[in-house]
Amino acid sequence: MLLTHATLATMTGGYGLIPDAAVALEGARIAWAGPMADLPAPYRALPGHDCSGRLVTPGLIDCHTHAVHAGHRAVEFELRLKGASYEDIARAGGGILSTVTATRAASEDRLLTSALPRVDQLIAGGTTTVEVKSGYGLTVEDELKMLRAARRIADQRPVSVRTTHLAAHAIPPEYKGRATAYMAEVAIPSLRAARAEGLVDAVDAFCETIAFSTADLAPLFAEASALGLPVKLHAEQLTDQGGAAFAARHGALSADHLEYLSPDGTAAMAAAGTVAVILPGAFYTLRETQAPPVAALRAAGVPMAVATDLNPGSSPLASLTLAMNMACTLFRLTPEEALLGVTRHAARALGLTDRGRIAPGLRADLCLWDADHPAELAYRIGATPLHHRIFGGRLDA
Ligand code: DI6
Ligand code: FE
Repeated sequence: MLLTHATLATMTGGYGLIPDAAVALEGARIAWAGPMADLPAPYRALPGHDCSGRLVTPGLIDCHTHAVHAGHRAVEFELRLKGASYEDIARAGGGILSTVTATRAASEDRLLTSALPRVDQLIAGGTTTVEVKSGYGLTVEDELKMLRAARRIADQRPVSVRTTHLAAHAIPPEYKGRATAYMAEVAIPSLRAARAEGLVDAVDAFCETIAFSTADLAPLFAEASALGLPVKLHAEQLTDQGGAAFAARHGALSADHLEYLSPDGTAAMAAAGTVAVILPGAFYTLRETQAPPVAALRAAGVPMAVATDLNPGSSPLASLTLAMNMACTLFRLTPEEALLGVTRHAARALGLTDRGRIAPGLRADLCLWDADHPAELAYRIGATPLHHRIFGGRLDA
């Protein structure tokens, strides 16, 4: 296929804009991209699709979701509006643990079918790669069940799925006060089993006063390294626990949330090349007041990704373009940083080098937008100006 007359945002450099551009696709890969006038003769005969000046970007990458889970937490939303805090609810056994109860009771098939409408919303917004975490099972079998359901999304829908093991998300009631035992008896064994079954691309954890300390997590990250798996961390979301620096010391792909990130944490991330994943949906939902230190991250040269954090508690958000808008308005990212955050830098946060930009040899995952400037994607509030999506070289029906 040949796309013609596109306004191309290649996302190499900044936007990497090329007006009146062409993109040649061969199978699932990009063969050539550049100005129409330079199109090599062999590609001119390919079946064409005239973009009529529309913006074409890489397919969007949602690098942080909890899209597989059972039930919802609308009642908790009501409780928070009556004055309870997220931490109060978690300490009272609600919050994440109420989703754990529902997820344990659901079959793998049920988890899959309930995730699909959420994934469909992401796809309708231009997502071509989605990361999905476990973390609401908290037993070996229930964590595996979540990861199997997540992997099966890719059989049902035109989207790439990357799975992340997050057994260290919360301490289940049966291990209350026994984080070390939970690590040894559930988190590490479920990771080994998931690895043996080929169900896991990365290892994540929730480092927080209401979850795990860096000391609790050290054996898990050591196991990840022994298994050859990259790590990530929910760090500094509600308090500063030194999580980002701990993750960076383990060569983490990303540290995520980061509202309470310290200057030391920022420096450690910069030195390790760890991506900062910015999650404005959770900040917005929990009405947090401290924004992540975006200016310091920018000054230190830490790449920033933006994701939905799609989950039933702190971020029931299934739109990456709305996450981009929030990242700009709430956190002062530029629209260019926000778009880099859902393309190039999101790919890096997942350890993927074959996508996130438009360049020869990369996957032919593209979005054609009813827009003519890339800043429009972050500028509109809650719009989905997707015209067409191309996944692995195929135009969506
Ligand atoms: N931080 C989050 O924002 C999600 N997990 C986490 O560690 C929230 C998960 C939930 O509330 O269900
Ligand atoms: Fe999360």
